[in-house]
Amino acid sequence: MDVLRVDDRLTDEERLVRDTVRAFAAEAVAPRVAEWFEQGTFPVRELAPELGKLGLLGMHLTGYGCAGTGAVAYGVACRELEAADSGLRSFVSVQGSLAMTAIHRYGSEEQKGEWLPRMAAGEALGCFGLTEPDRGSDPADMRTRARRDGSDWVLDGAKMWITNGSVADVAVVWARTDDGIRGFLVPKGTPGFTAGDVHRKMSLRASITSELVLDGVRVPGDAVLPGVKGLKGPLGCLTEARYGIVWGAVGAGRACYEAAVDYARTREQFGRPIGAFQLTQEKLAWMEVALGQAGLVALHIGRLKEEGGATPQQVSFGKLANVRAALDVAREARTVLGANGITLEYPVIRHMNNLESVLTYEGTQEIHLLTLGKAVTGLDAFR
Ligand code: TGC
Ligand code: FAD
Repeated sequence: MDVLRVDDRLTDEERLVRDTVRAFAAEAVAPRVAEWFEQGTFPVRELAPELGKLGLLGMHLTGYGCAGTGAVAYGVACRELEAADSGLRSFVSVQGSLAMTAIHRYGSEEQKGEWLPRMAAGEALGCFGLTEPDRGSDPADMRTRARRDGSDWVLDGAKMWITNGSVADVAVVWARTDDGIRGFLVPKGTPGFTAGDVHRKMSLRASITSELVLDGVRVPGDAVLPGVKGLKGPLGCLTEARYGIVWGAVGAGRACYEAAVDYARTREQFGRPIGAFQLTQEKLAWMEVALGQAGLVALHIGRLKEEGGATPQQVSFGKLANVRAALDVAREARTVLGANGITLEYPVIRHMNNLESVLTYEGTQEIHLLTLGKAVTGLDAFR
């Protein structure tokens, strides 16, 4: 497998990251994740310090206890985490690429010093509240408001589908002010701030997803992130998290592909392994092609990032192409496993269901199509 040998292009340091994260995921997560998925739980307080020790939280950031690795090393880590489960990569993305990145990029020195070292260590957890119950793809039209009251800010509104929401020690909440959209740090336990979990999900079950309610939440004047005003603040963080998904999707697809190849080699029908039938080989060959291409796209965008920055449009390209490819691989792999493909005894349907969320969050497939459409025509078709 991996006919193109894309990983031969990694540096020694990047390969070390790959092997370390792969070993951690294989030992600490893979044997237990089907059970978490079935029960709809994620042992976040147990895993976060371990992920912190490995330097995976805010891995691409510098200072404040963060590892400061290159973009490709971070991407490779996301790939290996998501090969175990998209929920695991989601946790790391939200902690590092969203909550910590917002504080690192836009926070005051006091805010950085207070939160980042503990978040990098996995001792404090963060979440990122942008989406609202009635405003998902169009956050510019958000309803959550923050108004000045003396030297304080008072927040009212609701955020929906927030990963880590109920367990987070600090929520990065984006709200409309008289001065445009601003980010606020709202610590857990602030009066008027509550979080309740979303239940009955059939996707990302090994991940905590919550609704945040802000009812007259009073925070001090220095709770605002001073370094940014406007939607470019949260969107800048999204570009970081979307980049992690470009790689993560390759990991989820690879796990499905490997399960399909293993199964095809050993499962016999009509007196032969099903992998000996041309129709099965065609499925596996297309999976190989799709994942080889996705791996190259991830590596290319990662190197662009390291050479001075990938554009949001390039990251949209990668998120759109690679999640679509991984979902197609997962669906095809499921058919190879026949009836066994629908059970949690194999990883395929878990990944397949997870990828439905990955297709939707961090900008839906349609949002990234429209982003590329705008890039090639110069015409905005969002509104
Ligand atoms: P638009 O007028 O295009 O842009 C407003 C300002 O933002 C800048 N900008 C970006 N900056 C950085 N990165 C990007 N990707 C950016 N896209 C735009 C832009 O230059 C402008 O700056 P300025 O200085 O001129 O003010 O904004 P719009 O209202 O037309 O919206 C564009 C659109 C639709 C693409 C945007 O709203 C969008 O991306 N919508 C999708 C929302 C989304 O992705 N939500 C995700 C929530 S978080 C999440 O899902 C976490 S899942 C958990 C996990 O990651 O595992
Ligand atoms: P909508 O925006 O209502 O879209 C519904 C459909 O309409 C989609 O197919 C969409 O593509 C389509 N559509 C919308 N506008 C257009 C258009 N102009 N043209 C064509 N089609 C259009 N958000 C956070 O802020 N933080 C988180 O931590 C977070 N974690 C999440 C975890 C999970 C498991 C999930 C499922 C979601 C999470 N989200 C989070 C929310 C996620 O970002 C949103 O679900 C996503 O942005 C889409 O918003 P929506 O669900 O409201 O769909």
